[in-house]
Amino acid sequence: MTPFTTKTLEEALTAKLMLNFGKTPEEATDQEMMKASALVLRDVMAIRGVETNKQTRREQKKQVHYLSLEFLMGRSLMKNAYNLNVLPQLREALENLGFKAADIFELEPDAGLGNGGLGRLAACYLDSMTTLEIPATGYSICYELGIFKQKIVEGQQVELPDNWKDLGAAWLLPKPEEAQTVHFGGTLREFWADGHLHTVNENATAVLAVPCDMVVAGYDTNHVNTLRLWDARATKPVDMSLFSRGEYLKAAEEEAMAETIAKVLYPEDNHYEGKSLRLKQQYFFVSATVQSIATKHLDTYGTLKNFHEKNVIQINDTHPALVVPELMRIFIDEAGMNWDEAWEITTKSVAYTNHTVLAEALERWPQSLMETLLPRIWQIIQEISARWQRKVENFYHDPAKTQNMAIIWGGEVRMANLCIAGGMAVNGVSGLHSEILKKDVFKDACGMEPWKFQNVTNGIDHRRWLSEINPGLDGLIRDLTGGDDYLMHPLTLRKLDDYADDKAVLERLAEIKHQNKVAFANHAKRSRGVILNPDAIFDVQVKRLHEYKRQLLNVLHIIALYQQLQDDPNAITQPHTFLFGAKAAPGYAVAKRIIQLINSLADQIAHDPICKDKLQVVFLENYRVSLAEHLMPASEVSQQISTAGKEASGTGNMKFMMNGALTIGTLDGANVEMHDVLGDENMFLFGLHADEVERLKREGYVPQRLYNRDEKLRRCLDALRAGFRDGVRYEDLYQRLLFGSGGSPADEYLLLADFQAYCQAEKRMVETYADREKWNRMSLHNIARSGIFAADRAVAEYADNIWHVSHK
Ligand code: 26Q
Repeated sequence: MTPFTTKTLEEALTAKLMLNFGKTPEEATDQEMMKASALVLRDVMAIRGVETNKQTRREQKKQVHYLSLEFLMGRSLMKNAYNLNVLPQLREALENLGFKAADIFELEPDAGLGNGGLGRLAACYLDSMTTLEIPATGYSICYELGIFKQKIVEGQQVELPDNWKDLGAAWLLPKPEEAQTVHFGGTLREFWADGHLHTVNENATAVLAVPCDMVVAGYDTNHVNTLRLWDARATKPVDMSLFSRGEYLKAAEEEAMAETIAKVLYPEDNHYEGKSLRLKQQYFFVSATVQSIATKHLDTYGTLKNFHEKNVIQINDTHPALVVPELMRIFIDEAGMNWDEAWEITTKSVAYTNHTVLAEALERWPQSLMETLLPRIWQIIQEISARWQRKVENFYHDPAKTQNMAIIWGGEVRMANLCIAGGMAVNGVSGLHSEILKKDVFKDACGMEPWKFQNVTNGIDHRRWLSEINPGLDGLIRDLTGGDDYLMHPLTLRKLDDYADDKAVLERLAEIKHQNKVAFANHAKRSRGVILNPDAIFDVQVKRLHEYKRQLLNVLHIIALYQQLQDDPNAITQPHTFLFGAKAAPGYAVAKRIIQLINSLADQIAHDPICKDKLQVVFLENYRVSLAEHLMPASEVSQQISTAGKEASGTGNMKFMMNGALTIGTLDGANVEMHDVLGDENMFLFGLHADEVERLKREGYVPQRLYNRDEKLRRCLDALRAGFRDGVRYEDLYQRLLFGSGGSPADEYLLLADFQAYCQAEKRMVETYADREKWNRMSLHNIARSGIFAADRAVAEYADNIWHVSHK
């Protein structure tokens, strides 16, 4: 199974350097060595990929197509070496050739083709689908610029372009021979022939979609899958002097379109932006993907009539929702099927995962934009909408429900309803979230077609997020469970529970955590000049910045602690370091102010001698996958404090748990399921429950009353308002909490309502931390019970209950 020994790897690397750069190892730079390493592993995987594809075709296996506008892959070198079982050999070969392996790995840019949770989930699932030997392909856009690089300048976020492809393209395999043409705009002409109506789109703007494939290796298998990233190119040659006037303008237009479509990832997370370029991106990638799948299917089976038996298309939120009308277009316009037949096949092929209940994140596209940009797709959507509406009317005879379930309403196309109508399954991403979908957001649809609604609780790639990044803990687990069984069977981690009273084990666990903290402190010092005290509690909140995630609640508590320390310099005995990492969407002003506030507070505390060796706040710039990989193993406290009912699942919570951090959290998203396996005694739960949040809002929530009544809270908010030593005032955030602003109600996410409960949870946590043995035992239980949050489990559920494909 192992494709290389250290020796053969050295030879392959040396040959690659010579072939690609004309250099010997002595002459090559670290960058060149990084690329050569990627190319050597890519070659092995590409060869295996050919075999996997042959087998899938020969055995006529059903295939999974995972469509997502985001795949947050992060780095691949270490991961691929790990999966190919050559990581130790690669390390050794690099050292033998005169390089520092760790430096080579650290040099690789993150493939940041995603914003956060949804994109990282797609990346973890790709790993599991491959490891479980499911024939699967991921599809997305080959963005030239991934998620922006964040710099903090004078406490504020500045966005810089992320040119990841310079080095990152080493993993990509362009396949120009499999390019597809995607059409925009134009006019429709209808005519009768052979007894039925035909539609053709004339004078459309054509853009060429060229696949750039990223090969994905599974763990402990020769099975290889592909992430197909579409790049946009102009279809016409660059020399336009030869064209007539009309052709000249068309060619210029096509070139402009091709240049912009794959330029940049939209940096909004959990927020819908109705920009026409975004719709172009969505259709570009959907159309290229569906054509590519249909072409291959035809090639194998000679017909599209059995499409649904051999393919399933999973769509990651509504962003690829246009697969529904695009499949219809291909079945009807290109394969000559009638509507009913095409609809039957489409609705048996597509499944939709919802990732949010936030109203501002639900996609609703203006019909006028659809109409001009995608005239044929718009026609098909209208027909789907009309037929769906008749079905709803016949079922409910209730105008309110007709309106609620409508696909086209008020001049807009509602993508979630399109997905529900056009798919065979709809799933939420945690137990609580799926219940909210069924009982609230999609209640009426669920009343009509209850069989479509399912739950698949998210999971993470535990090989990456535990074994690969935390070798100390991996070693302990192997020793205690008798081998590496847990890598393929994550529930094996449960065996750790047996050591809850083994003092030697608990001490070893503590020692591993301490070493990881030291390692992270060194990394932080080297890479950003931040000085961390490894003896302080590492209390961490890392995730996108959004008001519902309540980073501001964390800040309010730290202000309270700081004030306590001013009243009594002995109030804190255990050093406590609060670490934050978060990118804010560039247009989300409030989120950016919260980042600035964290930095103001960090600065205040850093300059107050009272806080020395007691209290520290650090904002980690440019939080991303590779930084998370350094941070997770060193974390002790995981902040998962969203307003109950708002976080669909969370996946960071699972990464912390697996690495032995204890959670301070609300009963929200997957925290609920963490609590189910951990019990009250192994996490620090606090705050209102989802139903209480709803009731409080219904009955009228007045945060000012809390402000007036609660002295500690009032003092905190007043300090926030006045600001800190850098002279920046936060009157705006104060106003937003107490009176509302910009159309948002006062304290929309109930920070004030949960403030006291949160302070008490933090207090319980600090008291527990003082009892080292108890803490270590809790940490052990967290690791032991994290197995159900492995992506392998989640992917197996998709395979069994939605895709109906077999797996290892
Ligand atoms: C939509 C339209 C236009 C522009 C951008 C968008 C857009 C982009 C990204 C909307 C939403 C997103 C990302 C959402 C997301 O990451 N959701 C998270 O998904 C995770 C995986 O299921 C969950 O764990 C998180 O709870 C959820 O917030």
